[in-house]
Amino acid sequence: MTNNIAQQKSHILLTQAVPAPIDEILRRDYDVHRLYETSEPKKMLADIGPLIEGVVTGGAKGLSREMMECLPALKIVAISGIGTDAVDLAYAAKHGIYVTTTPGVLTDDVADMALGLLISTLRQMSEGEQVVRAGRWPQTNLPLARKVTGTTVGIIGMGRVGQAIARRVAAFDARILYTDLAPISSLDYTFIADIHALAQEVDVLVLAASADSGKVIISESVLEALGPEGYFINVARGKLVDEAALLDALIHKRIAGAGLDVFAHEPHVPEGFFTLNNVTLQPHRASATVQTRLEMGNIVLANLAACFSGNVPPHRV
Ligand code: 8YV
Repeated sequence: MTNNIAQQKSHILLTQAVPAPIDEILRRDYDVHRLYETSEPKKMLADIGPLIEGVVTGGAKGLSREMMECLPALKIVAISGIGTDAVDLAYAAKHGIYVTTTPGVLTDDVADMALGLLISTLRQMSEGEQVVRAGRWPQTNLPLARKVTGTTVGIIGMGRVGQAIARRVAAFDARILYTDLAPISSLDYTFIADIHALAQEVDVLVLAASADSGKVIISESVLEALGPEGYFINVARGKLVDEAALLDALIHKRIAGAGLDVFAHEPHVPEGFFTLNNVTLQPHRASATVQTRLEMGNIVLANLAACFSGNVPPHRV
């Protein structure tokens, strides 16, 4: 005999869309509420907030304390990403709420994006593309670009992503320097503790650090140290950069160029960037491939499933 009493599904809240196959499983197993589809998020939280036991969110979006306070039954914040900087971890810990991430699976994509930005920026590929698309090739004499092979690259943050970037630029015969909280004994690359000294020494500075401290790392003085021949690449977080100082340095050619996947107040990008031809701009797409987003989604599902079956989620922080 079948049991006619349907088992009560847990209510979960999605702050952003997930790939269709992941969404399908979420709908099968949970009662799904979509914050990103409502024009009245506050009203939605007031209406369904007390029911919500799980939140699925992105690394950049996270979950603010203000929102967590509207979710008294919350058990898990499942981040589809690796950054925990946009979640109030102290609040979560105090209230026994699991916070989980999707480590490992997006490392390659983020490193690939760093390389793409690096090559595009040094070789002025954005400007070249605009010239072709606008039909201006016959009238245009683009300045010569910067050679990529053989550059000196400085990596800030030598975690999984930083190391994957190092392996990739090594294939371009780069000299690799890095900084982190301390030297990593398993790595052969040169460690430089002081970020200004690092910036001064390199042609390309790549930011791959976590943003948990919330502090600005790339200040006006770091950009000064990078200098007019230096390039800056960011695949970490925009809030780690003094964005106004970066824009000013680019406008006045105090640095040579920048490749940016992330911004301080996404999705807002200061308009000053739009007309610069020494930048490559991306809308935070480093992990946005079908393959990786599915892997991330599967880890999110595993974390939720563990939590709602009374186990410790495998990727809690
Ligand atoms: C994603 C990220 O863009 O992992 C992170 O912390 O910021 C990115 O990989 C984001 O999490 C989208 O869900």
